[in-house]
Amino acid sequence: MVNHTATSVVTIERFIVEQERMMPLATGELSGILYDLALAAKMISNKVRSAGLADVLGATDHTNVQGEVQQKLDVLANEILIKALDHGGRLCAMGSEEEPELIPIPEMFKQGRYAVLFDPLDGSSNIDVNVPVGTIFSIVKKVSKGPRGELADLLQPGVAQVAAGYVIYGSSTMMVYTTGQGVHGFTLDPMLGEFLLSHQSMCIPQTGRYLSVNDSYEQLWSDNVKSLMRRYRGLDGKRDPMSVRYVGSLVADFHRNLFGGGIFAYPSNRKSPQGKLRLLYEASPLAFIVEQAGGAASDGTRRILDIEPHELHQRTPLFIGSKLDVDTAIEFLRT
Ligand code: FBP
Repeated sequence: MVNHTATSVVTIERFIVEQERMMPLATGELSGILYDLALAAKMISNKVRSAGLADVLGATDHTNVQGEVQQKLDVLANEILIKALDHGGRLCAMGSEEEPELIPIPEMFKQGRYAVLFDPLDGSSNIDVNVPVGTIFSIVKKVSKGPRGELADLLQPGVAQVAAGYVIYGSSTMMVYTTGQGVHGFTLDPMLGEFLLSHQSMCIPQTGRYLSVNDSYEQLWSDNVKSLMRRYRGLDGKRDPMSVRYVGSLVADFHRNLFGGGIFAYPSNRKSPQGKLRLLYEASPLAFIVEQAGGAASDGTRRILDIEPHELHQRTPLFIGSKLDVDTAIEFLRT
C-alpha cells in the first residue's frame, strides 16, 4: 500500500483505485459501489448541513419497521442511497434500516454480484438538535444462485463482508471505510466537494479513556453488566476510572473511541433482551472496521462477525472498541 505523506492530495477515488490494483482479481465493481456511496454521502451531507434552513427537520407521520418515528432526513437519506446505488449494475439487492423488506434492483437495471446494507441516518433522533449523525454501510457478495437478489444475500455473517464503512456528519464530514486492507478516513473538502485522504491506516489503542454507555438503563441490567460498569468506572479499584462520553449517536460515539480508545456498550436489558442496535447494518460493519483497526467487537459472548443472522432487522447486544476493554466485557459476561 502506498503510504501517502501529509502533503499528498489523495482523493477517495484515487485511493480506491490504488487499493483495487492490489487485488489481482478485482473487476472494479466494488470500487464502483464505493464511489456511489461517496457520492451519496456528499448529497446527504449537503442536506444535513442545511437542515436548519430547509424544510427537512422534524418527523414524518410514518413509523419504520423498528417502531421508530421516521425523521424527514431518515427518509431523504434512504432515498438518496437507493437512487445512488440501484442503477450501476453492481448490485443484486439492498437492505435498509428504513425498509421492512429486501430492496430489489429494478428490472430495467442490470443485476450485479454484490449487495449493500445500510443505516441511512444513524442517531437521527439527534438531527433537530444539531448533534452529529451518521450513515453506516456493509457490502457483501451475492451467494444465491438465481438471477435476482434474495434474502440469503443479505443474511450473511460479518465475516462475509468485503467492505464496510460509515460517514459522520459532524464538525466536518468524514467517510471511514475498510476493504480488509486497514481502515482509512477521508474528510470532505466543502470547497472542492472532494473526499480527501486525512487519516490513513487508522488504529485504535489497545485500551482507552472513554466509556460510552446509556446508564439510565442500569436498573434493567443483569448483575454481571452492573459489575462490568463498576470495573470501567474504577469502582472496584482494579483500574483507573474511564471517562464517560455518550452522544446517543452510535457513529459519533464509535468515531471518538476509534481515536481515543475505550468502549461503546449497549448491553441487553430486561426490557430489550437483544439490546437495541441492529446486527447487519450497525454492529457488523462497525465490527469489521474496529477489528481492522486492531480493536474488537462482541455481543458479550460471541464475536459479532461470527454471528449467523436469521432476520434482516435482528438486534444484538454490542460491546465494541479497544481490544482489552472488550476482553474485560467478555470476562464479566461469560460468568
Ligand atoms: P438509529 O437512529 O439509526 O435508529 O440508531 C439507533 C441509535 O440512535 C444509535 O445511534 C445510538 O447509539 C442509540 O440508538 C441510542 O439509544 P438510546 O437512546 O437508547 O441510548
